[in-house]
Amino acid sequence: MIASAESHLAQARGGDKRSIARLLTIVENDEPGCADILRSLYPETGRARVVGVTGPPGGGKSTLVSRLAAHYGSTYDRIAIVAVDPSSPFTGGAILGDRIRMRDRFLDEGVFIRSMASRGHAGGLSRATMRVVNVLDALGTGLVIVETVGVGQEEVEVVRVADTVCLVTVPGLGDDIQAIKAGVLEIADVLVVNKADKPGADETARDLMQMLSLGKGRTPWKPPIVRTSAQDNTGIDALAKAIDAHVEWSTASGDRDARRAGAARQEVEALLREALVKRLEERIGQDRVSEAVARVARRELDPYRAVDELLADR
Ligand SMILES: Nc1nc2c(ncn2[C@@H]2O[C@H](COP(=O)(O)OP(=O)(O)OP(=O)(O)O)[C@@H](O)[C@H]2O)c(=O)[nH]1
Ligand SMILES: [Mg+2]
Repeated sequence: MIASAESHLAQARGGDKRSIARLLTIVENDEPGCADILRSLYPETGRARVVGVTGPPGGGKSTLVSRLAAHYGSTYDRIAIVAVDPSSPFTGGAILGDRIRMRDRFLDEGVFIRSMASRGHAGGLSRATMRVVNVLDALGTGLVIVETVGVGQEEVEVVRVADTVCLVTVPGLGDDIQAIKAGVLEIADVLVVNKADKPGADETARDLMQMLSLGKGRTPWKPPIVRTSAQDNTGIDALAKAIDAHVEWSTASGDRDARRAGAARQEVEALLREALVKRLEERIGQDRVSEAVARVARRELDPYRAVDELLADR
């Protein structure tokens, strides 16, 4: 193992936050040492409870997550929040605000906060998030909460690392509620109507109920709808109860294991693909590839035959 990774690992196990941060950067960006770190830590993963919180921008996810962390503070020795920053330039201002708000709140409360960029991860955002969660898990974090803006397919993929997915909506979305990606609703285990201090929470809950009744439902679990005001700190107990109930159900029913098996399969297959491609490229050699490309460009060869020829006898 790379010496620096090894020393960070030793210190991180002792709870040193700077070393933890460094380890997380290495695995987030798949830097040298990443595979060694994960190899070394993997046997200790699988213990943390992972809760995903997703929903439209500005819905109060970060505020809610901080309330949840405070609520669970007496249950877990170590809690971590992984916030996947929205990359949209329109929410650029909120990114910094988010971090500052969260830092202010947690600086002295033993909650570890990690912000992740939402772009630029070689193997994809959800795999990078999974690696970050695994490291936190192995280092004895009992609860990892992953916050991500539920706007696109990639964000949906991110919350798949979670054992329990909470979808946060707010009153007054009206018809916009239809804009919530069906894919997000499908993977939601708990539905939250946050900002319930504002008018219209009942209508929103009703709309959600209706949308749910239209869906097929992947499992017998019926996602409960919980009203919260993260601002006023109300409904947090009910939300935690709903999350706990889901954990209990998914553990007993085997759904949690099935999800984790699905995630394991995805990671193994992704690594396998990467390794196969690398091996083949090494065997074929860049020169032969370049030569084939040139012949295709000159129309001497069609691209299908080019691939057949490159793979022949490999
Ligand atoms: N009225 C009201 N405002 C809230 C509530 N929860 C959060 N807010 C406010 O809503 C704004 C957005 O809150 P955040 O917690 O940053 O929302 P977010 O979903 O994390 O936002 P992004 O991460 O930028 O998508 C802030 O001004 C919060 O103070 C609530 O329950 N009621
Ligand atoms: Mg936020």
